Amino acid sequence: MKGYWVVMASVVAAAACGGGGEKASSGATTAAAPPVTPAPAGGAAAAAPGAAVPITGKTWDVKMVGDAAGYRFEPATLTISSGDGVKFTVVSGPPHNVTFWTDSIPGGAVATLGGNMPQTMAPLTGPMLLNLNDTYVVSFGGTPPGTYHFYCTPHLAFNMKGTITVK
Ligand code: CU1
Repeated sequence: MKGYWVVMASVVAAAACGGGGEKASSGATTAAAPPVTPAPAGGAAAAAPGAAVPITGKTWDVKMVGDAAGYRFEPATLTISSGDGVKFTVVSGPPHNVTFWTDSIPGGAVATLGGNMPQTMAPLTGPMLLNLNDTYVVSFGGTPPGTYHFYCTPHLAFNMKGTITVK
């Protein structure tokens, strides 16, 4: 019977040390402040940081889904033209949001894209959408061509990610 107690004691000890605080696997983007650039003289339509450039083309629909099959954007990959917009809609499993990696978008896109994202919580981080049918629209007006990688902050660990390619 002695051996039994030794085993039990070590199990308890292991359990006590085991479940350490899990580190938040931060997909936290390095908070790159938008570069300070002088306001363009003459109020050119060029992308001054913070100035939203409107959608002039097509608006594409992307669903934000969380169900028994997992968390995902549908479609997760999309090819659009500069000047198009993307409308994200909560279909199931909220809260969701849209966050772009500051280092996984074309060079020079941070300021323009940031200006085109309403109600950001942090650089290139859209607000939490809490309810079914909530929508969030991002304009790609004025954004340079290339690939834009994004994710859902609450569900990054569940691989809820997507890619928008601007032609
Ligand atoms: Cu999500």
